[in-house]
Amino acid sequence: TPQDSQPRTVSDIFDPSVWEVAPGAEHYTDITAHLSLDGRIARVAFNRPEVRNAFRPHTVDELYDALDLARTNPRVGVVLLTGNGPSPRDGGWAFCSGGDQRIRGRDGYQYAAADADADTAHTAEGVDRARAGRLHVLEVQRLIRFMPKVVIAVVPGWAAGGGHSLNAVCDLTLASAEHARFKQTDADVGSFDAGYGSAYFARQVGQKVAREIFFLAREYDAQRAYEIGFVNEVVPHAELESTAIEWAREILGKSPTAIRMLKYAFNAVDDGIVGQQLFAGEATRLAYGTDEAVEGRDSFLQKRDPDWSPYPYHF
Ligand code: S0N
Repeated sequence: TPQDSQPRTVSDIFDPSVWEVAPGAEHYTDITAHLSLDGRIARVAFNRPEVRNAFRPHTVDELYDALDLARTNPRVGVVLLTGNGPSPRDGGWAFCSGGDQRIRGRDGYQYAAADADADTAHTAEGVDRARAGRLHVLEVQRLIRFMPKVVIAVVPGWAAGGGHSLNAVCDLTLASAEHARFKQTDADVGSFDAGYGSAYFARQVGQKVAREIFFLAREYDAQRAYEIGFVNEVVPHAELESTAIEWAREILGKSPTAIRMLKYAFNAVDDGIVGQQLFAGEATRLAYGTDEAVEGRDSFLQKRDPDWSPYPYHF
């Protein structure tokens, strides 16, 4: 059976009986990617628990790949983004602790030769200059933001720095009652996410609270994050993933078109013309399905005047 081929050690709260490895995910080193057995839910997880699931450039490449496969898979309706754990070193749990500070260079997260080896510290030698300094976790943020599917952050432990930003950009958040912790360390480490991680996050929690979170870099537990408004539900740790699947199944019971239009409607007000473009693209796709649009196309192809008479001016 599919589940017999699954590693049993993905995460302590991962249930191997409900997932199979996603096609193309076998070679990932820094993340894991699974599909539910019916193929409708994708589970993508950071898999560097020994460094609180910090991401290096290679991690971000894999993350982008896995999320894009989920985006383009027509059966997948909901994506769970999470972190595997606990750390074999100290038992600590994490969603993601942001950029790997060991390989951060003067111009960003560098593609050192050592990046190919998960636990080797930064070396300036072997840097691919064309890729150096590319803060491509922002591309992942945009992928999450712009994909017409619901992405749920399933937070089993620390969400810090760029990990906190990824949580901010997900559509919904479920957090472990016992282990989830949130902290925006950007100002501690001389880094700043000036886009979705801060400005959009302030839309979620309000300006004063967002400024407190960034300027003081304090720690917030799941209950406090729920009260502030950036966690949807606080869940007992052992039930975190099963609850995420329940939420996903509930969403999968809804109209895909309605969910897509709603996500883009929620985004549009903060995303400017790009937000309008995405919403409008979906509207155009719907319009193409009407007899009226078909008449426009056919009249052109048949070199005749279009007959719009069957189509009223709705009011
Ligand atoms: C997460 C914290 C609070 C957990 O503390 P705790 O539980 O006490 O564990 P530690 O003992 O600190 O950690 C366990 C081991 O893991 C290593 N480690 C943890 N985090 C990282 C990390 N980010 N990079 C490398 N290693 C990490 C620890 O070092 C320790 O290993 P040993 O025992 O060997 O020392 C705490 O760990 C913490 O504060 N971590 C750092 C959080 C942080 O500051 N992250 C970076 C923030 N900046 C970004 O993420 C920028 C990201 C980015 O690329 C970006 C750029 C432009 C625009 C936007 C973004 C964006 O934000 O997305």
